[in-house]
Amino acid sequence: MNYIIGDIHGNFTELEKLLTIIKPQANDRLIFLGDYLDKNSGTKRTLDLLHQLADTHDCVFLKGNHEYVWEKYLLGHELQRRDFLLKFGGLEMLKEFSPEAERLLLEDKIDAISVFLKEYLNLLPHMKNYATVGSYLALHAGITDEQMDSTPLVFDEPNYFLRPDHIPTELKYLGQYTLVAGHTHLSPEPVKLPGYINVDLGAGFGKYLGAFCPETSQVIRSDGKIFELG
Ligand SMILES: [Mn+2]
Repeated sequence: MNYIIGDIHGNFTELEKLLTIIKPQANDRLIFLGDYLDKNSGTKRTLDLLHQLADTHDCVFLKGNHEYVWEKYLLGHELQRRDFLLKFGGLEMLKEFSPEAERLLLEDKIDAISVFLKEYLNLLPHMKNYATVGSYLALHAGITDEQMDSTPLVFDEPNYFLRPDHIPTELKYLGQYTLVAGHTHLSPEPVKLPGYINVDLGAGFGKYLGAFCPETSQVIRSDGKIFELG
């Protein structure tokens, strides 16, 4: 089975609950939609668990906008990216690593922050932009009108940030693929449109984590509720 898992945002509790329900087998594949940290305070445990899972299972880590921004900031030294981190939970996340988090971020102490986030930075080079499973294309946010017929799919900054109102959600990519995305928390229940399925069930906001299984057309929620999308 394949499981396409939504935005975790450091919500270790919901990740653990979801995995307890799914009970992934050795030959199952776990595709994570990105945004592994920021907003919640369970980043260390989340990263440890993801590394552990990568050792025992076929895991695909997709890149979210938070990965995109941390990479630009820490590896690309684009200091103007700090505003995003301050605004969208990066500082809250860093506080788990250091009581000096605020000063370190405001003074752009990139080397010190990189030491804290070493495990995360180790994952970044292995992250992919998208993955296909049958007639589904898993990605963090979305693609534009112009990209609907373009292959291969080449990602640019907006692809990590697009909201559903800027994604052609009624159409299928290349006429055959339904997007499976996170990034925008629309509802505590999955949203299904002809060309777009949203499984961000709000783990970043203290709500749920969701996993879409293409083989069963079900979304499994971290509280045990199952949604049939078939
Ligand atoms: Mn996102």
